[in-house]
Amino acid sequence: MRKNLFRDPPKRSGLYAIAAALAATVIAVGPAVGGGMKPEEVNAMFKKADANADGKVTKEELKAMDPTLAEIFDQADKDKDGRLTNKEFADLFS
Ligand SMILES: [Ca+2]
Ligand SMILES: [Ca+2]
Repeated sequence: MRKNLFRDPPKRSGLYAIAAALAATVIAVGPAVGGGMKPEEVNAMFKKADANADGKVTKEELKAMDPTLAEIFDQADKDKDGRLTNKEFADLFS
């Protein structure tokens, strides 16, 4: 019984470590894809990301604003033209 008690904690802490890593990932990516943003906030962010103001946000522009968003760029770029329109960008946050 005592032996079991001593054998269990390392196993559990391993699971906790995995759970903590998963939670950290969710926290890192969550706000970016979490929704709940107001359209005007998304618009403001789109304009901020669109560094050369051509109405499209490239992966480089997105990465420059927030490297964590670049990871979901390909997912957001529905028509795969390498740029995000305002709508594609907004869909990320909806
Ligand atoms: Ca641009
Ligand atoms: Ca696109």
